[in-house]
Amino acid sequence: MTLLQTILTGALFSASLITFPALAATDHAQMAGMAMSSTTPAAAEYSASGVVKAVNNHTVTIAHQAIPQLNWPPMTMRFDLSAYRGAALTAGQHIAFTFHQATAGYALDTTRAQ
Ligand SMILES: [Cu+2]
Repeated sequence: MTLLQTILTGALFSASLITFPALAATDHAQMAGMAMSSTTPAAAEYSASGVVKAVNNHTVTIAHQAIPQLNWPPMTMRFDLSAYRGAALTAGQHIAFTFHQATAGYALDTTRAQ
């Protein structure tokens, strides 16, 4: 191999080394984009009605009627308010409401005065 051939071969090899990571980066970016566009299934939404028993900054306690969707009997329980964007709640209100299962417990979504 001549010196020129060695230099050229080295240059081509270097070029391919430079190009390959660039392509890999592009592929990875596309994969990341695909991952981001895939949708996570939304949590099931449940409906019920009941009476507000207590409210604080984080939770509302509701004495709710039976919820056939979940096979629940009437009970008094707390709902997380971190996802709730509805009207302010006060003890004694009769409401129809929707909620979903959260990481821990259940979270209130919407309420409507009854
Ligand atoms: Cu309950």
